[in-house]
Formats: sequence, C-alpha cells, structure tokens
Amino acid sequence: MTTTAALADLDDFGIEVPSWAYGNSGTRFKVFTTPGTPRDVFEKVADAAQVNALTGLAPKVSLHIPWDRVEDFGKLAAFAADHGVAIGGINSNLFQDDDYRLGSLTNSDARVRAKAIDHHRECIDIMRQVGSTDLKIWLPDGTNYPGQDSLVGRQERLADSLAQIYAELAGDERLLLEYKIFEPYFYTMDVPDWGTSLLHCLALGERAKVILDTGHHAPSTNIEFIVMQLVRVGRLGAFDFNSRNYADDDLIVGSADPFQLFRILDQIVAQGAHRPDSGVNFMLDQCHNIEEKIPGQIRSVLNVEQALAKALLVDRDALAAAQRAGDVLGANEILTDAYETDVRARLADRREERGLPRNPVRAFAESGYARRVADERIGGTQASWGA
Ligand code: PSV
Ligand code: MN
Repeated sequence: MTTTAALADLDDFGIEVPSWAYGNSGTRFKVFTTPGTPRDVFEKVADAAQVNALTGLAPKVSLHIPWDRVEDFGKLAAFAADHGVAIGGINSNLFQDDDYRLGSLTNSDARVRAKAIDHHRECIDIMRQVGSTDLKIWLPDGTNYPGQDSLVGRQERLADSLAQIYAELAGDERLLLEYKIFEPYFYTMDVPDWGTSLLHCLALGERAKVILDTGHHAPSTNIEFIVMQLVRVGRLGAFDFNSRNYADDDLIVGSADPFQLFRILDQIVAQGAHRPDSGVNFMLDQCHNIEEKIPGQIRSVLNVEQALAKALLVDRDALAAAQRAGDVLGANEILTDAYETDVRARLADRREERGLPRNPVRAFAESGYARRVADERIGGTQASWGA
C-alpha cells in the first residue's frame, strides 16, 4: 500500500477538545492567570475553534457542567457552528459540592444521591439542546480509611444510581463511565479501574461504555492491552488523552512517552477503531498550566495525528505473517519500523493540500490572535478550572 493510501483514514479522524483547557488552570498550589483568557464558554469555544481552523483535526468541543452553564444552550450551539465546530460530550461534575464530601452517586444519604442523579438529568437536557449524544461521567467518589464505609454498599448504591441515569437516555445517547485509580480519595475509589467501569456498563446496557483516561492508571500499567480488550468487546466509549510522568499530570498527550501513544493507537488501528463508525470518541482531557493554551491544544492534536499516522503505516499483512511464523524479532521490527518513520513532512504536505498551514503552531503565533484577544478581553472574570 502507498503511504498516501495508508494515511487516507486520517481524513475522517477528529479529536474533541475540552472547554476547560482554555481557562486558567494550575495545581493545588497556584492557578496562573494570563491575558486574553476566556471569560465565558463562548470565548472558550472561539479559542477551541482556532485549533480546528489551523489543524482541521478538532471539530468538537466538550463541555463541563456547571462550569459551562449558560442561559441559552441553543445559542451556544449556533455560536459554535458559526465558528466551524460543534459541541461534543457533556461532562457532569460530582466533585465540587459540599454535599458530595462522602460521595455523590454512592452516598448513603438518599437525598444526596437524588441530587447527583438530578444533575445528570440536567446534563442530558443540555445534550439535547446542543445536539450531543455523550454523557461523560467521572465518579470522584471513594474513601480514605479502611472501615470508613461499606465498600459493597457503595457499589450497590452506585449501580442503582447509574441505572436511574441510564434510564433517562434515549435513542443513540450514551453513558460513558470513566475510571481513576486514586484521587481525590486515597484508600478506595468507587470506580478505580476499567474492570469496575466495564462491570457497571455491562449491567446497564449496550449504550454504556468505558472512558479511558491515559493519566488514570498505576505506573507501568499496559494501557494498550486495556484498549485492545475494551475495543474487542465493543465497550471503549471514549479516550481522555493526556500525558503523565507521575500521576494524573494532565500534560500534553504524547509528550512524556510518544511510543506509548503509538502503541495505544496501534491497538486502535488493529481493530479499525479509529474510524468514526467505531463509536470511540477521541478526546483530550488536559490542563495547560505554564504553556500557552491554544498552542498547547494544537500541539496535542498534532501529536495524536502523528501517532495515528505511524500506526496506519504498520504493514499489517507483513506483521500477521511474521506473527504466524513465530518470527518474534521480525514482528517487533515491523512495528518499530512504522514508529520510527518520520511522518512530519508527509503530514505537513497533507495539510497544505487541504488549505491548512504546514505548521499550525507557527501559523497561530503569526496570526496575532493571542494579542487581539488579550486587547479585547478586558474586564470580567477569567474562566478558571472550577468555574
Ligand atoms: C478527573 O481527573 C478527570 O479526568 C475527569 O475526566 C474530569 O471530568 C476531568 O478530569 C476534569 O478536569
Ligand atoms: Mn478525564
């Protein structure tokens, strides 16, 4: 197969960017502010639209509720369309309310559980107003001390709460459930791993799928194996891409370990899950604390595209033959050959052929957009992680 033919699938590939990547963010030690930071979700969408305009790779923006709550979501969807993008997944928020100190969907207090379930009714309503099909749930519930609560009781309450939320969905709407090994709780999390997420999804039904956030595993977890298994059973709903050195670092995807990103996308391509009809929503979940936000997102989507391009270059027929023949080193070489191919010029050519800049990061710097919004966005309160 020619390189051009191998890369043809890139035409239909899109990555969703998170609205919260454009607001101020930081660590628990400091949230940095920068001139030109969006003050509301309209300005966040305008910034996100820059990423798509320069890369052609980011046609959707995920929202986080209540951070992105507006009076008129129809107006927001129309604003997004005017800027060449659409609204993507709707992320609920169960981690910023005093009521949720001891849990939200798992809380032993039925009133608190009802409140958390109701929040998802609001999110589903928003999905319908913006034309989105994905309800994304990250459950921040857990415990800090052995004996603090009944672990099995929490699972039963969670199963019941999720069933009530799932029952609200209609048509092609989906419930996507994210897992995370630790944080904000440090003894148990109620959905700590892909097995727990998958078990809940299987109990719920066909339209419940797992979200894999690349920052949510123990060190040295083989993430591509999890990817393979979830795709295999039709339950990989979405990625939250980012990169980590230590824990949930939320750094630019592909920055710490580009070979891991390639290995993940290799398992995706091996089962054709990069194609739009696979139903895998490729999303970023990153916060840019010290780097410029729009270029940070541009770099991120380009990193994913580059890893995907290399995965598409794997000679699958030769690989299968080497595997069948038990040629251990030969098979490994076929894979690493693809990884080591320098695709940068080819991807720049493809962009040029499509009327996009060869170097989107440089094009953004030269566009004057950052200076313009810094001059325009005076007054008001800058959006921040958590608002
Ligand atoms: C939790 O760490 C998480 O990955 C979830 O996806 C949240 O919605 C998101 O981060 C908030 O930044
Ligand atoms: Mn996430």
